[in-house]
Amino acid sequence: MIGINRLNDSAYNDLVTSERTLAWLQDREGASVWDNWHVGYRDVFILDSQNRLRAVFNLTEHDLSEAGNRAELKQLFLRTAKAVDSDGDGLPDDWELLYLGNLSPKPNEDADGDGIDNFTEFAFGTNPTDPNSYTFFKPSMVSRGQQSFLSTTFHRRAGAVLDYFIETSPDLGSWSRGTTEIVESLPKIRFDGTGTSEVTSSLKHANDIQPNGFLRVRAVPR
Ligand SMILES: [Ca+2]
Ligand SMILES: [Ca+2]
Ligand SMILES: [Ca+2]
Repeated sequence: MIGINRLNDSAYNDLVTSERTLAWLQDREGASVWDNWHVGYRDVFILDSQNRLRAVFNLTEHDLSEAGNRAELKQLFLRTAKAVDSDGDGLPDDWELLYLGNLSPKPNEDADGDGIDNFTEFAFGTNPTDPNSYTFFKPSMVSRGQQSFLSTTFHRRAGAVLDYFIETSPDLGSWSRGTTEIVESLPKIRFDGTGTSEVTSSLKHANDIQPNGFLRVRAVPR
């Protein structure tokens, strides 16, 4: 979600952003976002994942101190954000159309031949048509107190389409899920158009699989 302040109203930026985390931009002459988008005062524009306008909700006409108005706005967001997968292959229509142009590619195919199948490119927010764009995992040791803990940083799809599980192994042979406790950082939204957040998962107990242990991430459709 992003807020764009009206031209000549910059005096209010501090008031709006004070003591909150908010993606907030000031419109300016060269950009003229309000004019180009035909925005009215206190309009909420709701766009889908391909930036198509789905609804306009005005906060003067719909006072959010009334529960009914809050519920209506929430429903507009949920309806727009809902992933539609008409061919039921696990890849949402929007994603298939955006990157692959039609709904026929399959999740286990590798459109760009980079060794990463289409489902994995979707799950971890990479481009299935760019062989230089593939899954990003950054292993590291995270310090808590006097100890350090094996961890991995990766990009996961925001929203509720997939579940992500961290699995551990002492030897890269047998893998288990849930026997080792994992601490997950708060997701950081990336605002790069991929619909993913960055998250770091680390072992809760330093000696769970160390010194010779491994982590992996499994993405599973809900
Ligand atoms: Ca599909
Ligand atoms: Ca690929
Ligand atoms: Ca790729």
